[in-house]
Amino acid sequence: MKVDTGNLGPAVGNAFEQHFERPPQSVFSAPGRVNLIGEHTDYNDGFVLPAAIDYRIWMAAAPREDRRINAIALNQSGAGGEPSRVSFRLDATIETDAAAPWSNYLRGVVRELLNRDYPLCGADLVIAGNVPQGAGLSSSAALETVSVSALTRLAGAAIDGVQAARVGQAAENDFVGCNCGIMDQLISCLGEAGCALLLDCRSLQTRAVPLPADMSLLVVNSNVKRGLVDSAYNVRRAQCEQVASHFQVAALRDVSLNQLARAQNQLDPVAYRRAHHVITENQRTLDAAEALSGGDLEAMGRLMEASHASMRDDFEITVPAIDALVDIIKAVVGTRGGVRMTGGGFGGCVVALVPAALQALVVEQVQQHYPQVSGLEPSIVVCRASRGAFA
Ligand code: GAF
Repeated sequence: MKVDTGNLGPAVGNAFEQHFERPPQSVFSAPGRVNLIGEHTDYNDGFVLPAAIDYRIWMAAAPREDRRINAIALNQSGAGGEPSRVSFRLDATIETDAAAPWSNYLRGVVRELLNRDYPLCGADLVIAGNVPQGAGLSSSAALETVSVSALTRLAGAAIDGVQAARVGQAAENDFVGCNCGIMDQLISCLGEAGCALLLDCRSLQTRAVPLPADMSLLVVNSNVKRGLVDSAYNVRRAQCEQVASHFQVAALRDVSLNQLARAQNQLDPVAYRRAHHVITENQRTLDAAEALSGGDLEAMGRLMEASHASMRDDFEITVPAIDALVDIIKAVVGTRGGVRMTGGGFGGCVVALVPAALQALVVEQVQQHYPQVSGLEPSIVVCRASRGAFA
């Protein structure tokens, strides 16, 4: 996949001038993310280890005298093939827009900011980005984060990265209708250049874990069409919550592997496996942060391998094409790095941490073998860990 990693800020600024016949006051941006390990642990109050990536969404913005939001999305086509445009008032009831679904992330953020009494002003906005969409790299969290950033800064409202992430997550949970955790919004807000962040999704504390300079961060999109992702995601979340309530605790974070083993006979076997994934994944994530910090890439590779197996066998969110992709990359990288599915699952992407010297060979092998086993073309991006919008 040839995606422009360049700065789209100037282009978005120019488009703003063209559409609104005045310069923007500022251009804001927020990154997508890739998760190295810690999958479906965030909404169980657990640990995750994502990095913000150098694929972002930009928003050129200027305040308006009236209380209207006018937004144009350059990457989305609207009437007559023109960029999609929406317009709504801050003081009217904010409703979802089926004709411009991209705008629901913006609308949801506006509603959540107003619900929390942030003082907002009207705004003209032009949006464009290069986060691959529908690939599991959190283009939606990037759009939520850049919306929070632009709208609060235009209005001079103080907000920090953690609060901004909570607003983005609430927009997604309560307005868009996906019951996601807080990982994607938190890393889009707080990511650090060159680092993954170990996030404690209960305390919302973060620890930067530098990525080795001689390793490449590869993201390979399987291009498997993802169906029913949101409903399958919400089912997984409900299964985890059922097990937590069996133990009468707030979240699976509070259940040990021993406790789970002792309760195995009382639990539905599927629920048991779901919880087994989450509890073991939390420990793998903590161990991975240690392995990366200590430069132990062999251990990191083993943890990523175990994470993938757990997502495949216990959490059942991988698909055969993704498993094949992981095997192809694993065969090249061996013990010198790691590879696993990343994101919510049921398709989407694989993340690989590979020695820079092996990057070209990995790309070549994926391009050669993946179409044969899956009938699909892979899309490959090389990412650099980058800075969040509130970092
Ligand atoms: C999606 C969700 F948005 C995240 O909150 C997280 O649960 C992830 O799936 C799975 O780890 O990206």
